Amino acid sequence: MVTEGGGWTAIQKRVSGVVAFDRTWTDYKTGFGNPNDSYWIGNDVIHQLTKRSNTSLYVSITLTNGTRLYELYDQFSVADETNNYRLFLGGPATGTLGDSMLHTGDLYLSGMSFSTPDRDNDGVSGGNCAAYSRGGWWFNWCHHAFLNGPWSPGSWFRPWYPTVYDNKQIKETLMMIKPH
Ligand SMILES: [Ca+2]
Repeated sequence: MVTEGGGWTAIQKRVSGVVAFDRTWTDYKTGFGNPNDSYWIGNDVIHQLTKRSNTSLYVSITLTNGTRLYELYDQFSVADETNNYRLFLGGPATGTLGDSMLHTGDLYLSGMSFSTPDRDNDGVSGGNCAAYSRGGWWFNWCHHAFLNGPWSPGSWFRPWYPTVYDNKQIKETLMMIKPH
């Protein structure tokens, strides 16, 4: 990838609904999908790639009108499975999407464990955000940013609220990381 100086590893890519993201803990652990279409690289791999050095996270969403928006976070790491792939995300955050992951309070995603429909580690005591939202993510109560939702129109809420409030606007998503 040549974005922002190159050297990036794509940990998530979505370009169609061919690959389902409503999947189990084990699927998110090992990864799934197809690099030529849509995929999640796997939480074990993300942990390995982020455990040794400071790593940046670059998120982009290409809209159906062709506009490509992005947000760059200076600090990103994911803990190992025994720590439920806990997210550490830090700023500064810069870009055209706006920051939807480091809101304060119930929507703050840094420090949250990973949840899947079959493994509830979120900030909601009486429910499972991953089951409602139909995908794996670092949910709190529940989210303002969630890139692994169901692709079908109208069923993936708040992919990157408020900039992208509905997946009918989305043509493509990408999450990339790079050590620095
Ligand atoms: Ca819960």
